[in-house]
Amino acid sequence: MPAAPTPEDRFSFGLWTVGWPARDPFGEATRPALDPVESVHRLAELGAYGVTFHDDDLLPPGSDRPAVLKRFRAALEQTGLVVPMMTTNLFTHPVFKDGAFTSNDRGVRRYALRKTLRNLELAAELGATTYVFWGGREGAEVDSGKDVGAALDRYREAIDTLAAHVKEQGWGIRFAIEPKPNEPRGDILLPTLGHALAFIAGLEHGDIVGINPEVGHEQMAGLNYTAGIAQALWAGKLFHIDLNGQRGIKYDQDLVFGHGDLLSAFATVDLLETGGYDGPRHFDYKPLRTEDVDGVWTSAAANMRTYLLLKERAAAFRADPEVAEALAVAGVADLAQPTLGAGESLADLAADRSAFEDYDADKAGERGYGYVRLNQLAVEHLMGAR
Ligand code: GLT
Ligand code: MN
Ligand code: MN
Repeated sequence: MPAAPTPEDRFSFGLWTVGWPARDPFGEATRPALDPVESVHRLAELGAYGVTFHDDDLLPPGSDRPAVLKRFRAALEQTGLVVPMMTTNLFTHPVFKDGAFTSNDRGVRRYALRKTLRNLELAAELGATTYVFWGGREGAEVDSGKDVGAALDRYREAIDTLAAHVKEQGWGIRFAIEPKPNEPRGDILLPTLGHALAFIAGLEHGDIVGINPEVGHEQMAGLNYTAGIAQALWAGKLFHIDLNGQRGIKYDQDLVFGHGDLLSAFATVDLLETGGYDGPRHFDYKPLRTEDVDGVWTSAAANMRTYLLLKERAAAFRADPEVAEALAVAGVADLAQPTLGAGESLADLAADRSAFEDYDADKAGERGYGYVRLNQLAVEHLMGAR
């Protein structure tokens, strides 16, 4: 059994996760609003190291900024909790109903930039190193109502303008774009992590822009989250992650991590622990609407414990000699070898009869890769059967 979480595990939570009062489109809130200062204390007691938030989570419109910030900073100091990431709420207020950086209304776009700028300044003051952009309202329901090319121009303008400012100020903050295919808009711009990576490649200041992929958002589109973040790591763009659970292609469930596709969560932890990701393990989930306030803290602890259990199981999987043998049979490590030899040209390959004319493709086609055995070993380790 794993030890209790500690700050070394670098678990972080959004204030909006534990603080979600469970209002949904069909029903009223089932829990009271939580005081962010209480959340900081409870998260620290449970072993988290960081807390993240939108401007409006901590400072709702009309709040006494200096007083709220003084109290919040005191809680951070008392608990040792840090603020590794911050973000902007560009989706709740009616002004953002047609988008923020990509609203058809220029006044809204300018307001969105100012709102973000104000909170970026606070992020720099609080020492955040990642700033997330989730464009939930950047999208459309009506194809002819949004010029997608122009919207992407405005999205790029916003991100590049803000990124240039961060560099000028020397804040050491990197941006992380969070993709989502739909909900709340019928269709959202940058719907998958692949779309986001392509968008970032066209930015002027893309060197400080990466992605913040969320488990459920990729799975809502039927995509493989682990394979997706592997591509982001390969591109050097996995700046942050949102861990949670999702059961199939439906509305965004934001379940506890591992309470959706558990085998996929196992593969995700295996990759995060061995693939070179060194950012926070950030949970973006919603405690079920059925839970009371005690259930909120039970569910927060469940995210961390599930992660640590999966980490333990993944390490046992990697250390198992039978797994090593199955990986060798599958040839997993062989893929690292370049297809052409050192200094070999395409002309050299064309002259190599052993690669084609004399190659026995039928015999090579008889090879079994043993992936089912490999996967069964993963399942058995996941179940604690080995
Ligand atoms: C919102 C969304 C999340 C994002 C948050 C950051 S806000 O709750 O559903 O996936 O990560 O803006
Ligand atoms: Mn979500
Ligand atoms: Mn998220």
